[in-house]
Amino acid sequence: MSGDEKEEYLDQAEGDRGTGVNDPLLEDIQQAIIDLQEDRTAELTEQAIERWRENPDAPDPLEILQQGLTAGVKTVGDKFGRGEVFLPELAMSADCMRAGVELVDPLLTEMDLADDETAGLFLIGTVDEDIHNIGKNILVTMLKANGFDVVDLGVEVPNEEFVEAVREHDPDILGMSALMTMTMDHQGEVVELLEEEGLREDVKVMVGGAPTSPEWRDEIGADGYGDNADAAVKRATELLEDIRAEPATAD
Ligand code: B12
Repeated sequence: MSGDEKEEYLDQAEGDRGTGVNDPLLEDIQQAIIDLQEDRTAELTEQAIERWRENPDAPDPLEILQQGLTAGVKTVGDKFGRGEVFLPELAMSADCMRAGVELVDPLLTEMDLADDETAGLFLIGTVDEDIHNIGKNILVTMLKANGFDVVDLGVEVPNEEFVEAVREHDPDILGMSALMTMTMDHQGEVVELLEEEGLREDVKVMVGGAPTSPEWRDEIGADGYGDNADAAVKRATELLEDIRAEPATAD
């Protein structure tokens, strides 16, 4: 961005901060992302982590992630949606987000959200035509931290590849991430394909990503939804408990 463009952007960004977070440092992290300042995002994330190490009552890595970093990048996403910023800014916000996530990520593995004894196999990917993977990667980290084995198919995974991978790996849960209204339909298509191939009964299906919702989960006949990574891990653990409680079927 040129100097003028940056100034104009920052003028527009005035007043965007404060998405209901009552912590000045987390607000500063949001603002650093809104200001597209990668180094500052990393610096402030470090400070927040340091503060939590010194005082366990301070916001923990998950809160830093959700109320600081994620809230910041979503604000830039909203501005993009309103046509106030463009692709370069969106890409810069993703770089800021990644700089913060890199610092928080190793600490998420220390957060025990669920009962590790229930660990199962989770197959995950971002649906076809969709390259967004920051949220999916966070979920992968947290699933592993909670004892799940994870097979990650990456991004832009064609519908058939999900189905083939279910056949090959026989996972307990298939998770599909979709960040765009124009790609979320693939989640439903994969559920239909699993039915057609006679595999639907063998695997629980979870969906997530910004445009998805519990209503969408129900509409496409999925088993689980997660608004964020910790909710997703909790739901995955419940589903696994259901699987364990089901009587074994003879094949
Ligand atoms: C960063 C970003 C990008 C980056 C992505 C970098 C990367 N490697 O991921 C870049 C700049 C590359 C990008 C590109 C584009 N983007 Co974009 N992007 C975003 C943005 C701002 C943030 C996404 C993000 O990382 N969020 C932070 C993470 C932590 O949150 P999350 O992804 O939601 O994940 C959490 C939960 O959803 C959940 N979860 C996620 N996956 C799963 C899966 C399962 C199974 C479960 C249970 C839970 C779960 O857990 C996660 C962790 O807590 C969003 C705005 C938004 N509100 O989401 C737009 C957004 C998604 N992008 C958008 C668009 C339009 C695009 C482009 C088409 C732009 C263009 N003209 O080229 C391209 C897409 C190209 C493509 N083919 O995919 C639109 C989509 C609009 C729509 N409704 O369809 C959005 C909503 C912006 C907007 N408001 O317009 N983008």
